[in-house]
Amino acid sequence: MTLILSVLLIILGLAFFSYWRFTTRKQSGSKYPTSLPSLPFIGSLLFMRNHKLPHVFFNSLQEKYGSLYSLKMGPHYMVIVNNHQHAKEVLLKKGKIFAGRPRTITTDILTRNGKDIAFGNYSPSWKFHRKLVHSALSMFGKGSLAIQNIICREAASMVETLINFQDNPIDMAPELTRAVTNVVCSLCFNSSYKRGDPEFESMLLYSQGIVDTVAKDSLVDIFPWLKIFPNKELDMLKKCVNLRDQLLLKNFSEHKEACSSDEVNDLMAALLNAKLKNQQFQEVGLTDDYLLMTVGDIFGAGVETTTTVLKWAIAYLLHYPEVQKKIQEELDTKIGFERQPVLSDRKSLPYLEATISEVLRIRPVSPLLIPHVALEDSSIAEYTIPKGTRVIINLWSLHHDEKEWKSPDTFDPGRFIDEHGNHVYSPSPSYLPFGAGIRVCLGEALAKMELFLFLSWILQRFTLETTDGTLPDLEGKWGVVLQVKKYTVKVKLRKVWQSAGIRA
Ligand code: PLO
Repeated sequence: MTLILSVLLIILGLAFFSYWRFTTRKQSGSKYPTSLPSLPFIGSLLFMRNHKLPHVFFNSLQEKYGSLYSLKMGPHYMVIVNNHQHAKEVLLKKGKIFAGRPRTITTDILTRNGKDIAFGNYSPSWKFHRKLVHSALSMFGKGSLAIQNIICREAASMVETLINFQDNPIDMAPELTRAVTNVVCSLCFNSSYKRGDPEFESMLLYSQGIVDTVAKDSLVDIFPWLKIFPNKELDMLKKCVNLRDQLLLKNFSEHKEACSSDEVNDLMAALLNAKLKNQQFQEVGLTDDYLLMTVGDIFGAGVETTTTVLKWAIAYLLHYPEVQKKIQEELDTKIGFERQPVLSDRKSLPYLEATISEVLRIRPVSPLLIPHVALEDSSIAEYTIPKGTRVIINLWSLHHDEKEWKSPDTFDPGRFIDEHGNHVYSPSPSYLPFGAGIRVCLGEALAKMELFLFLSWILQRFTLETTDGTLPDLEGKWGVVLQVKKYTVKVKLRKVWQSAGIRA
């Protein structure tokens, strides 16, 4: 009994101490962002109960608190950034100061306590690690014929499969995912999956399990001590991470055996080679665990993000058939039916490129990015930001800012086309679909190549229609990536393609 009482007293004491620190901070003369109301121990949680998705809710709070405001997620002080000026100050101007990452229970499980790049905290070894991965990726990336061949091979296999599903309502997700997964598999491990491969099916399941449970501000991430209680979500995450580790380890040991040769055909071999040959690798303490977690990042990000964007793109094309028609007209006049699209066609297909840009604007893959942490006392505009503050960049607010975008909720690829009919990177500076600065997405170039080739191959051949007029839901499902809810499509071989008499 006395033990329980003293534990309670300690908890109460700690709660009041944190409340006191929080309130005295406001009186110290510096200017702090306006704060949501906050209570001891639970912080602002009580004032955040609502039905909206977090990015939409944080966007709507601007009306009351302005574009930069703070709140307490349990014990954690957080600042929410909702405009591009502040976002660029955090990501670019003060990128190094805000390059930290919070440690949470779920990301620690996924990444063996932050040994990866996306969720790992900033440090000299992190910097070295990221540089290595960056150069390994560019070895296989930009302008490389090899990568184009890989993507086109998968696009060809996908359209061939889709022909068999013609006119029946289908969920395109598994085929899109297999195509994207095989590109990443070829890059990372120099391997690929056939339809129905049990390892692929298991990967689909574990990856969804991870997306559903990791880094979504669940209670156990806010109050880590909750992990001592039974928790179904955490159990599921651990099971999924175990399955992922088995897959990674299998590839890892196969590569290690083959590593004696100097032949570097994939990313894993490139990283293993770097580890063997680069003295600095050992000096900064990068063990096999780091390597494994990074390949896990590239694989996971490569699959989940690109597949999600493709699903959003198709969902929007179903909602806006006139956009689909315009892309097809562009494809027909610029490419025709004698050959398939290649990367060098990107310049001559501005409307398709603009459509991809617009999809990334209206439904950013990661609407709140991954939280940043201030590594030292700093500021955003005139506001003081103490060391340790978690800074959330609300990309959703940037991409839906009415001061920057005309009718931001309307899907309009035309906004990314200039008066000469060229695709522009962005008509507004309030556009950062891949983030920016030190932690900018490593896969941007690869993602853009895949989105362009997969969509052009599909639309050259097929018209996508709704199933009995049922349109996909456009709200999305909250998680570490903003996923689309499941929907079905009718895939119709285009008349012009039929009469051209070409099949694949
Ligand atoms: C996706 C599920 C995989 O099984 C594991 C994984 C690894 C890296 C994560 C990715 C998931 C989701 C998207 C993330 C990516 C790292 C960078 C990327 C968070 C969880 C984004 C959008 O920032």
